[in-house]
Amino acid sequence: MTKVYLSLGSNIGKRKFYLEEAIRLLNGLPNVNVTKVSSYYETPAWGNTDQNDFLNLCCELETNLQAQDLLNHCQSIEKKLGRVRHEHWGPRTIDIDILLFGDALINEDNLKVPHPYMLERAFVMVPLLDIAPNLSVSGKPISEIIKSLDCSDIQKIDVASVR
Ligand code: PH2
Ligand code: MG
Ligand code: MG
Repeated sequence: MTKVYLSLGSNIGKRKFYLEEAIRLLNGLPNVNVTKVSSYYETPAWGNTDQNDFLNLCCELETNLQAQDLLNHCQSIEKKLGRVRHEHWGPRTIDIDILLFGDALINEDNLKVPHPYMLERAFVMVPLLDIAPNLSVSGKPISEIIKSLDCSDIQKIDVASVR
């Protein structure tokens, strides 16, 4: 079994629905068990800032799948939930990114693990800290890494209050 961490985000339409549905579909995959889901966070768009705010979360899962097979499944779920790829870092109904895949180092054209931007993204690190407070990435505790990030605009939300 490999322990895997994913980052999920949505900034079009029924954001909470897309996130919940993505978690349900992930947990329904053969040889995948979703073991933890973080709180939901309202986050300003990072990178391409001229778009709606995101709802973000992280989850942990355990799987026997190979990383490329899990990636294929994640991309199928994105398609099923209406994701259309227009611009890089543009708006999306759902984005499912593999952050960590056990302690694997993967450098393939379509998959880089650890996710190359994860350590600079507060919208990834804050939810990740929820579910993996003792985790280290490349030998650094994420509880330390997060101290150097501006997390002031990453807002934990009561998901019951989101439509
Ligand atoms: N995803 C991106 C680019 N920018 N910003 C936030 N707040 N949340 C995201 O999930 C996100 C982003 C590319 O995948
Ligand atoms: Mg992404
Ligand atoms: Mg992605």
